[in-house]
Amino acid sequence: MKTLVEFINDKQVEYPGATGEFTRLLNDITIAAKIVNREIRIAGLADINGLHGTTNIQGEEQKKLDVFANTHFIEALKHGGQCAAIASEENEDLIIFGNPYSQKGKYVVAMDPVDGSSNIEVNIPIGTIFSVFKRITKEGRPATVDDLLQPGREMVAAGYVLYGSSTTMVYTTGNGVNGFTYDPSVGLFFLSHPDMKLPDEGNTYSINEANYNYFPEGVKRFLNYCQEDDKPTHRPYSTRYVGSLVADVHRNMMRGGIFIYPGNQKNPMGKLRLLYECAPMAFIIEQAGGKASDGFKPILDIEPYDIHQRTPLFIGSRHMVEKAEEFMKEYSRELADFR
Ligand code: P6P
Repeated sequence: MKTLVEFINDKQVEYPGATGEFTRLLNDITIAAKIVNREIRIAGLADINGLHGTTNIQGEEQKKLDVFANTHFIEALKHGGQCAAIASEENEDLIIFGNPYSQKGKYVVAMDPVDGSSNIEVNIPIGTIFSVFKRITKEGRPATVDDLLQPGREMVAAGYVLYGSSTTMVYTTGNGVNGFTYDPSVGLFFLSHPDMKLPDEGNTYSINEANYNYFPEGVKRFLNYCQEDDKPTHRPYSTRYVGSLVADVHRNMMRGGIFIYPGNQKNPMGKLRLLYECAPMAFIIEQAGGKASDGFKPILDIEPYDIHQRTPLFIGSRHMVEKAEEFMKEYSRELADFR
Protein backbone atom coordinates (compact mmCIF):
# COMPACT_ATOMS: atom_id res chain seq x y z
CA MET A 1 0.00 0.00 0.00
CA LYS A 2 1.65 3.24 -1.15
CA THR A 3 1.32 6.23 1.14
CA LEU A 4 0.40 9.68 -0.15
CA VAL A 5 3.86 10.97 0.72
CA GLU A 6 5.54 8.12 -1.19
CA PHE A 7 3.20 8.71 -4.13
CA ILE A 8 3.92 12.46 -4.23
CA ASN A 9 7.67 11.84 -3.94
CA ASP A 10 7.54 9.21 -6.72
CA LYS A 11 5.61 11.63 -8.95
CA GLN A 12 8.13 14.37 -8.24
CA VAL A 13 10.88 12.44 -10.01
CA GLU A 14 8.67 12.48 -13.13
CA TYR A 15 9.06 16.27 -13.28
CA PRO A 16 12.55 17.15 -14.53
CA GLY A 17 13.93 20.05 -12.53
CA ALA A 18 11.41 19.49 -9.73
CA THR A 19 12.78 21.13 -6.62
CA GLY A 20 10.50 19.50 -4.07
CA GLU A 21 8.71 22.77 -3.29
CA PHE A 22 5.44 21.56 -4.79
CA THR A 23 5.80 18.28 -2.90
CA ARG A 24 6.18 20.20 0.34
CA LEU A 25 3.13 22.35 -0.49
CA LEU A 26 0.96 19.25 -0.98
CA ASN A 27 2.29 17.79 2.24
CA ASP A 28 1.44 21.03 4.10
CA ILE A 29 -2.15 20.69 2.87
CA THR A 30 -2.23 17.05 3.96
CA ILE A 31 -1.08 17.89 7.49
CA ALA A 32 -3.84 20.49 7.89
CA ALA A 33 -6.39 18.02 6.50
CA LYS A 34 -5.38 15.47 9.15
CA ILE A 35 -5.85 18.04 11.93
CA VAL A 36 -9.27 19.07 10.58
CA ASN A 37 -10.24 15.41 10.17
CA ARG A 38 -9.41 14.74 13.83
CA GLU A 39 -11.81 17.47 14.97
CA ILE A 40 -14.56 16.41 12.58
CA ARG A 41 -14.39 12.81 13.80
CA ILE A 42 -15.19 13.93 17.36
CA ALA A 43 -17.41 16.89 16.42
CA GLY A 44 -20.24 15.78 18.66
CA LEU A 45 -17.83 15.66 21.61
CA ALA A 46 -15.39 18.49 20.89
CA ASP A 47 -16.58 22.08 21.12
CA ILE A 48 -16.42 22.36 17.33
CA ASN A 49 -20.11 22.38 16.41
CA GLY A 50 -22.26 25.44 16.35
CA LEU A 51 -21.70 29.04 15.47
CA HIS A 52 -18.48 30.96 15.93
CA GLY A 53 -20.38 34.22 16.28
CA THR A 54 -18.92 35.83 13.12
CA THR A 55 -19.94 35.99 9.47
CA ASN A 56 -17.85 35.48 6.34
CA ILE A 57 -17.78 37.22 2.95
CA GLN A 58 -20.68 35.05 1.90
CA GLY A 59 -22.74 36.66 4.67
CA GLU A 60 -22.93 33.19 6.19
CA GLU A 61 -22.63 32.70 9.92
CA GLN A 62 -19.26 31.03 10.40
CA LYS A 63 -19.26 27.73 12.22
CA LYS A 64 -16.57 27.01 14.80
CA LEU A 65 -15.31 24.35 12.40
CA ASP A 66 -15.04 26.88 9.55
CA VAL A 67 -12.75 29.07 11.65
CA PHE A 68 -10.80 26.11 13.04
CA ALA A 69 -10.16 24.64 9.59
CA ASN A 70 -9.39 28.01 7.99
CA THR A 71 -6.86 28.78 10.70
CA HIS A 72 -5.05 25.45 10.37
CA PHE A 73 -4.84 25.47 6.57
CA ILE A 74 -3.53 29.05 6.64
CA GLU A 75 -0.97 28.23 9.35
CA ALA A 76 0.22 25.06 7.57
CA LEU A 77 0.67 26.89 4.26
CA LYS A 78 2.25 29.93 5.88
CA HIS A 79 4.87 27.92 7.78
CA GLY A 80 5.54 25.64 4.84
CA GLY A 81 6.94 28.60 2.93
CA GLN A 82 5.92 27.40 -0.55
CA CYS A 83 2.72 29.49 -0.65
CA ALA A 84 2.81 33.28 -1.03
CA ALA A 85 -0.94 33.99 -0.71
CA ILE A 86 -4.29 32.33 -0.09
CA ALA A 87 -7.80 33.13 -1.28
CA SER A 88 -10.17 31.56 1.23
CA GLU A 89 -13.94 31.38 1.29
CA GLU A 90 -13.70 32.45 4.92
CA ASN A 91 -11.73 35.65 4.26
CA GLU A 92 -13.07 38.64 2.33
CA ASP A 93 -9.59 39.81 1.35
CA LEU A 94 -6.69 37.89 -0.08
CA ILE A 95 -4.32 36.59 2.62
CA ILE A 96 -0.90 37.83 1.49
CA PHE A 97 1.97 36.50 3.58
CA GLY A 98 4.34 39.28 4.62
CA ASN A 99 7.28 37.21 5.80
CA PRO A 100 10.22 37.07 3.36
CA TYR A 101 10.25 33.26 3.53
CA SER A 102 6.69 32.95 2.18
CA GLN A 103 7.22 35.75 -0.31
CA LYS A 104 9.79 33.51 -1.99
CA GLY A 105 7.00 30.93 -2.39
CA LYS A 106 6.32 29.95 -6.00
CA TYR A 107 2.65 29.10 -5.45
CA VAL A 108 -0.66 30.56 -4.36
CA VAL A 109 -3.68 28.61 -3.11
CA ALA A 110 -7.44 29.12 -3.33
CA MET A 111 -9.45 27.08 -0.86
CA ASP A 112 -12.75 26.36 0.77
CA PRO A 113 -11.50 25.00 4.09
CA VAL A 114 -14.78 23.28 5.00
CA ASP A 115 -17.44 23.26 2.33
CA GLY A 116 -20.93 22.52 3.61
CA SER A 117 -19.90 22.96 7.25
CA SER A 118 -23.51 23.23 8.45
CA ASN A 119 -23.88 19.54 7.57
CA ILE A 120 -21.46 18.58 10.33
CA GLU A 121 -24.16 18.86 12.99
CA VAL A 122 -26.30 16.27 11.25
CA ASN A 123 -23.35 14.01 10.43
CA ILE A 124 -23.54 14.51 6.66
CA PRO A 125 -20.21 14.35 4.78
CA ILE A 126 -18.36 17.66 4.30
CA GLY A 127 -15.21 18.53 2.43
CA THR A 128 -12.17 20.71 1.85
CA ILE A 129 -11.52 21.99 -1.68
CA PHE A 130 -8.26 23.55 -2.89
CA SER A 131 -6.60 24.74 -6.07
CA VAL A 132 -2.94 25.65 -6.60
CA PHE A 133 -1.54 28.16 -9.10
CA LYS A 134 2.01 29.19 -9.85
CA ARG A 135 2.30 32.87 -9.03
CA ILE A 136 2.72 35.19 -12.00
CA THR A 137 4.22 38.05 -9.98
CA LYS A 138 7.93 38.15 -9.12
CA GLU A 139 8.99 35.88 -6.27
CA GLY A 140 10.55 37.61 -3.28
CA ARG A 141 7.86 40.28 -3.27
CA PRO A 142 4.31 40.17 -1.85
CA ALA A 143 1.91 38.24 -4.04
CA THR A 144 -1.05 40.12 -5.49
CA VAL A 145 -4.62 39.24 -6.42
CA ASP A 146 -3.43 38.81 -10.02
CA ASP A 147 -1.68 35.65 -8.89
CA LEU A 148 -5.10 34.21 -8.01
CA LEU A 149 -7.22 35.66 -10.85
CA GLN A 150 -5.99 33.09 -13.36
CA PRO A 151 -8.30 30.90 -15.47
CA GLY A 152 -8.62 27.33 -14.25
CA ARG A 153 -6.58 26.09 -17.23
CA GLU A 154 -3.52 27.60 -15.50
CA MET A 155 -4.03 25.53 -12.33
CA VAL A 156 -1.08 23.29 -11.41
CA ALA A 157 -3.03 21.19 -8.92
CA ALA A 158 -6.49 20.75 -7.45
CA GLY A 159 -7.90 18.47 -4.84
CA TYR A 160 -10.56 17.77 -2.31
CA VAL A 161 -10.75 15.98 1.01
CA LEU A 162 -14.05 14.23 1.68
CA TYR A 163 -14.73 13.72 5.40
CA GLY A 164 -17.24 10.96 4.82
CA SER A 165 -17.67 7.38 6.00
CA SER A 166 -13.93 7.36 5.45
CA THR A 167 -11.67 10.36 4.90
CA THR A 168 -10.53 10.42 1.28
CA MET A 169 -8.18 12.83 -0.44
CA VAL A 170 -8.47 13.11 -4.22
CA TYR A 171 -6.11 15.30 -6.24
CA THR A 172 -4.64 15.92 -9.65
CA THR A 173 -1.54 17.71 -10.89
CA GLY A 174 -2.70 17.49 -14.50
CA ASN A 175 -1.67 13.88 -15.13
CA GLY A 176 -4.73 11.97 -14.02
CA VAL A 177 -6.57 11.75 -10.71
CA ASN A 178 -5.69 9.60 -7.70
CA GLY A 179 -7.54 9.00 -4.43
CA PHE A 180 -6.13 8.23 -1.00
CA THR A 181 -7.91 6.92 2.06
CA TYR A 182 -6.85 7.94 5.56
CA ASP A 183 -5.98 5.24 8.11
CA PRO A 184 -6.28 6.98 11.50
CA SER A 185 -4.58 4.06 13.27
CA VAL A 186 -1.29 5.03 11.63
CA GLY A 187 -2.10 8.64 10.67
CA LEU A 188 -1.38 8.13 6.99
CA PHE A 189 -3.24 8.44 3.67
CA PHE A 190 -2.85 5.35 1.46
CA LEU A 191 -3.41 5.09 -2.30
CA SER A 192 -6.86 3.50 -2.58
CA HIS A 193 -8.25 4.85 -5.89
CA PRO A 194 -5.47 4.92 -8.50
CA ASP A 195 -6.11 6.64 -11.86
CA MET A 196 -9.77 7.57 -11.23
CA LYS A 197 -11.98 7.78 -14.33
CA LEU A 198 -15.69 8.49 -14.32
CA PRO A 199 -18.04 6.88 -16.88
CA ASP A 200 -19.30 8.98 -19.82
CA GLU A 201 -22.84 8.16 -18.68
CA GLY A 202 -24.44 7.87 -15.28
CA ASN A 203 -27.96 7.35 -13.99
CA THR A 204 -28.23 9.96 -11.26
CA TYR A 205 -28.78 13.68 -11.40
CA SER A 206 -28.10 15.95 -8.46
CA ILE A 207 -29.78 19.36 -8.08
CA ASN A 208 -31.81 21.23 -5.45
CA GLU A 209 -35.20 20.97 -7.13
CA ALA A 210 -36.78 23.27 -4.55
CA ASN A 211 -35.56 26.08 -6.81
CA TYR A 212 -37.32 24.58 -9.87
CA ASN A 213 -39.62 27.54 -10.45
CA TYR A 214 -36.60 29.86 -10.62
CA PHE A 215 -34.47 27.69 -12.93
CA PRO A 216 -33.62 28.71 -16.51
CA GLU A 217 -35.88 27.03 -19.10
CA GLY A 218 -32.94 24.94 -20.32
CA VAL A 219 -32.49 23.39 -16.87
CA LYS A 220 -36.23 22.66 -16.58
CA ARG A 221 -36.14 20.92 -19.98
CA PHE A 222 -33.10 18.88 -18.96
CA LEU A 223 -34.80 17.78 -15.71
CA ASN A 224 -37.85 16.71 -17.71
CA TYR A 225 -35.48 14.71 -19.96
CA CYS A 226 -33.95 13.04 -16.86
CA GLN A 227 -37.44 12.07 -15.67
CA GLU A 228 -38.74 10.64 -18.98
CA ASP A 229 -39.36 6.90 -19.21
CA ASP A 230 -36.79 5.53 -21.68
CA LYS A 231 -35.33 2.14 -20.77
CA PRO A 232 -32.53 2.05 -23.41
CA THR A 233 -31.02 5.18 -21.83
CA HIS A 234 -31.77 4.03 -18.25
CA ARG A 235 -34.26 6.87 -17.73
CA PRO A 236 -35.85 8.02 -15.53
CA TYR A 237 -32.58 8.63 -13.68
CA SER A 238 -32.48 8.60 -9.90
CA THR A 239 -32.00 11.82 -8.03
CA ARG A 240 -29.32 12.09 -5.36
CA TYR A 241 -28.62 15.34 -3.51
CA VAL A 242 -26.47 15.40 -0.38
CA GLY A 243 -26.29 19.20 -0.19
CA SER A 244 -22.51 18.93 0.15
CA LEU A 245 -20.64 19.67 -3.08
CA VAL A 246 -17.66 17.43 -2.37
CA ALA A 247 -19.90 14.45 -1.53
CA ASP A 248 -22.11 14.96 -4.59
CA VAL A 249 -19.16 15.33 -6.94
CA HIS A 250 -17.26 12.41 -5.40
CA ARG A 251 -20.28 10.14 -6.00
CA ASN A 252 -20.17 11.17 -9.66
CA MET A 253 -16.40 10.51 -9.74
CA MET A 254 -17.07 6.99 -8.53
CA ARG A 255 -20.25 6.07 -10.44
CA GLY A 256 -20.96 8.73 -13.03
CA GLY A 257 -23.83 11.19 -12.90
CA ILE A 258 -24.35 14.93 -13.13
CA PHE A 259 -24.43 17.65 -10.47
CA ILE A 260 -26.00 20.99 -11.33
CA TYR A 261 -26.08 24.20 -9.35
CA PRO A 262 -27.54 26.56 -11.95
CA GLY A 263 -28.14 30.24 -11.90
CA ASN A 264 -31.68 31.16 -11.01
CA GLN A 265 -33.91 34.21 -11.03
CA LYS A 266 -32.86 35.04 -7.48
CA ASN A 267 -29.13 34.49 -8.10
CA PRO A 268 -28.35 34.55 -11.84
CA MET A 269 -24.81 33.27 -11.24
CA GLY A 270 -25.92 30.60 -8.78
CA LYS A 271 -24.42 30.02 -5.35
CA LEU A 272 -21.09 28.27 -5.86
CA ARG A 273 -17.78 30.11 -6.11
CA LEU A 274 -15.52 29.80 -9.15
CA LEU A 275 -12.04 30.00 -7.69
CA TYR A 276 -12.18 27.61 -4.76
CA GLU A 277 -15.19 25.42 -5.49
CA CYS A 278 -16.09 25.10 -9.19
CA ALA A 279 -12.68 25.48 -10.89
CA PRO A 280 -10.79 22.92 -8.75
CA MET A 281 -13.68 20.45 -9.11
CA ALA A 282 -13.70 21.11 -12.86
CA PHE A 283 -9.95 20.44 -13.15
CA ILE A 284 -10.35 17.14 -11.29
CA ILE A 285 -13.41 16.04 -13.27
CA GLU A 286 -11.82 16.87 -16.65
CA GLN A 287 -8.68 14.97 -15.65
CA ALA A 288 -10.93 11.98 -14.84
CA GLY A 289 -12.61 12.16 -18.28
CA GLY A 290 -15.69 14.14 -17.29
CA LYS A 291 -16.88 17.65 -18.12
CA ALA A 292 -17.64 20.85 -16.21
CA SER A 293 -19.25 23.97 -17.64
CA ASP A 294 -21.44 26.92 -16.70
CA GLY A 295 -24.02 25.52 -19.10
CA PHE A 296 -22.34 27.09 -22.12
CA LYS A 297 -18.56 27.11 -21.75
CA PRO A 298 -15.96 25.15 -19.77
CA ILE A 299 -15.49 26.31 -16.20
CA LEU A 300 -11.73 26.19 -16.72
CA ASP A 301 -11.95 28.80 -19.49
CA ILE A 302 -13.66 31.42 -17.32
CA GLU A 303 -11.42 34.46 -16.77
CA PRO A 304 -11.87 35.41 -13.09
CA TYR A 305 -12.36 39.06 -12.10
CA ASP A 306 -12.95 38.58 -8.36
CA ILE A 307 -11.72 35.94 -5.92
CA HIS A 308 -15.28 35.34 -4.67
CA GLN A 309 -17.18 35.43 -7.94
CA ARG A 310 -19.87 32.84 -8.48
CA THR A 311 -20.69 30.70 -11.50
CA PRO A 312 -23.40 28.24 -12.44
CA LEU A 313 -22.00 24.69 -12.42
CA PHE A 314 -22.87 21.65 -14.55
CA ILE A 315 -20.37 18.90 -13.69
CA GLY A 316 -20.03 15.14 -14.08
CA SER A 317 -20.25 12.48 -16.79
CA ARG A 318 -19.31 13.94 -20.16
CA HIS A 319 -22.40 12.86 -22.11
CA MET A 320 -24.78 14.03 -19.36
CA VAL A 321 -23.19 17.49 -19.18
CA GLU A 322 -23.27 17.73 -22.98
CA LYS A 323 -26.98 16.81 -22.99
CA ALA A 324 -27.68 19.50 -20.37
CA GLU A 325 -25.70 22.02 -22.46
CA GLU A 326 -27.82 21.15 -25.50
CA PHE A 327 -30.96 22.11 -23.58
CA MET A 328 -29.31 25.26 -22.25
CA LYS A 329 -28.21 26.35 -25.73
CA GLU A 330 -31.62 25.59 -27.23
CA TYR A 331 -33.83 27.05 -24.51
CA SER A 332 -31.73 29.48 -22.52
CA ARG A 333 -29.18 30.78 -24.97
CA GLU A 334 -27.38 32.97 -22.42
CA LEU A 335 -26.19 32.53 -18.88
CA ALA A 336 -28.83 34.53 -17.05
CA ASP A 337 -31.69 34.12 -19.48
CA PHE A 338 -34.86 33.36 -17.57
CA ARG A 339 -38.35 33.18 -18.96
P1 P6P B 1 -28.33 24.49 -1.36
C1 P6P B 1 -22.96 23.86 0.97
O1 P6P B 1 -23.50 24.96 1.69
C2 P6P B 1 -22.78 24.31 -0.46
O2 P6P B 1 -21.89 25.38 -0.54
C3 P6P B 1 -22.30 23.14 -1.32
O3 P6P B 1 -21.47 22.27 -0.63
C4 P6P B 1 -23.60 22.49 -1.75
O4 P6P B 1 -23.50 21.82 -3.00
C5 P6P B 1 -24.56 23.69 -1.86
O5 P6P B 1 -24.03 24.69 -1.00
C6 P6P B 1 -25.97 23.35 -1.41
O6 P6P B 1 -26.75 24.52 -1.61
O7 P6P B 1 -28.82 25.83 -1.86
O8 P6P B 1 -28.89 23.34 -2.18
O9 P6P B 1 -28.52 24.28 0.12
